[in-house]
Amino acid sequence: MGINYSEKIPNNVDISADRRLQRALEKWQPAYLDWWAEMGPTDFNTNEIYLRTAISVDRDGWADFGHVKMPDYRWGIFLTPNDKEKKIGFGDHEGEDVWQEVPGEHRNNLRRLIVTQADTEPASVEQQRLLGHTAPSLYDMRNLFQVNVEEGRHLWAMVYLLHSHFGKDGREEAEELLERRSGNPDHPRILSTFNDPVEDWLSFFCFTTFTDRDGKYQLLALAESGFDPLARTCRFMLTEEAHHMFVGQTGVNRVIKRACEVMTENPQKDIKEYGAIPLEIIQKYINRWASSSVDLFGSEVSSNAATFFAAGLKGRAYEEKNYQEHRALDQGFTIEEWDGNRLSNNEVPLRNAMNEVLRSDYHADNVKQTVLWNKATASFGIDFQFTIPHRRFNRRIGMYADGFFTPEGDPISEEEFNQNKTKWLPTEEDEAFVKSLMVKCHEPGKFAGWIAPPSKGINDQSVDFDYVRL
Ligand code: BYC
Ligand code: FE
Ligand code: FE
Repeated sequence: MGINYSEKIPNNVDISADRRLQRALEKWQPAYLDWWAEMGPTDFNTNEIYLRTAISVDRDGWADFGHVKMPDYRWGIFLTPNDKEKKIGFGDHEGEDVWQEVPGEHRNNLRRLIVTQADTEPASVEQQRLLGHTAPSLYDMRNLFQVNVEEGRHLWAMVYLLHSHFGKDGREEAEELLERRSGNPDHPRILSTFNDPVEDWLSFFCFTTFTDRDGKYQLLALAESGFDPLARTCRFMLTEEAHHMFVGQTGVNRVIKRACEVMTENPQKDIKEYGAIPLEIIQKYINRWASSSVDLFGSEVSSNAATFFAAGLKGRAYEEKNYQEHRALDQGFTIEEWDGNRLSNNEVPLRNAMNEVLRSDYHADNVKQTVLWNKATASFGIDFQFTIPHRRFNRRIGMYADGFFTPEGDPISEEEFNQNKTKWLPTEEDEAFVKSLMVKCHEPGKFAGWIAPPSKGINDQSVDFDYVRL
């Protein structure tokens, strides 16, 4: 299914057939470009970057690569093709036809879900806006910008839904999405992690590993939606998401590899003196970003989540493949409840635990991630195992936010937590050290000393290809 690139806004949904919608989107477009100029990557908007652009929504061969300037990137609206026979796969409406229009009684909830999803996309671009200046290579710089333009496109995907299905308030929400600012105390982005600074590349790689993976799971849940335009949009966003997590997990892996190389060359020495990042510091960054991203699944017990599921708005990841029963009625889910003093098992109705169900899948996927990283240390004969902190560790959202827990999940006193914090989470000194290594390396094929080169380039190009023309 091809994409129409002859229009001002590339799309495969025939927006020219709806003049009002087309006009509204064409009015939003310059506001978006102004936002990009002000809040997007600084200073590299006149350089040509080797970027992929979607040219079709087919699973194979959907992207085309070429050098483009970021502001000329063809941000557009691409939905996975319509399946006429599709039925709602879960909740009270299981088996009924999916909706092409927003059902009146679910309008507010749907709008809220779409706005929350949408808000994270520009937020991440804002968080990463200064990183181009300290890119450890042109290869990495290109990957950063690829992620940035695609998060911009994800915003377009959600704005299309707001404009085409929510009338005046949808258009107002679309404007608001360009007005909130990551980290701004008066007008912040909606969700917690998206207001945290991402000021160094180790944080960027952890963000794209753990926070983009939250994106993957939330999109999987929304791709099940009975509101078909949302489901189809999210399906296509998922194809783009895979690369973001690739950037993160291979990025962290290369930092680990470099640390191991320097450790091997300089046994018994502090590798900081050789400009590499100690494994213990990498683990602390993992602890920070994994715990922060776990908060993005919301409260353990949530009536919102129950409503979203019952109404058929948001399902579980791989609802059809992974579950036999799709109504989730008369079933329970055991939560390890924290009452402020102790943990006890408490069974709650499954629908109310949907946030926790999705968080469990997410956590298991994170744990799988460490296998690759631990292979890297093992291949150097270094005895160091990376771990994902327990879901109770360092929480700001949900019932565990009231307590203090070790990375293994054991309850401890506030005092004990504070005494050990420097072992578990990056200290100011760690941050200052990591930042001190962030100096640009802008020669094709060269890499900063704290990170190993990738095993291969992008789209079969060589590692020393001119990914960014400076
Ligand atoms: N921070 O009933 P609860 C991505 C709020 S990432 C701040 O538990 P619910 C990407 C909550 O909104 C994927 N506030 O919440 C990645 C509610 O507020 P109100 C983004 C939070 O609704 C990288 C109140 O607390 N997509 O795509 O069950 C780069 C009660 O909580 C937080 C989505 O999130 C938090 N962490 O669940 C680029 C999908 N957690 O209504 C992009 C859409 C909760 O009382 N969103 N609250 O004012 C959702 O499905 C749900 O909104 C949530 C929250 C799962 C986030
Ligand atoms: Fe995204
Ligand atoms: Fe992403």
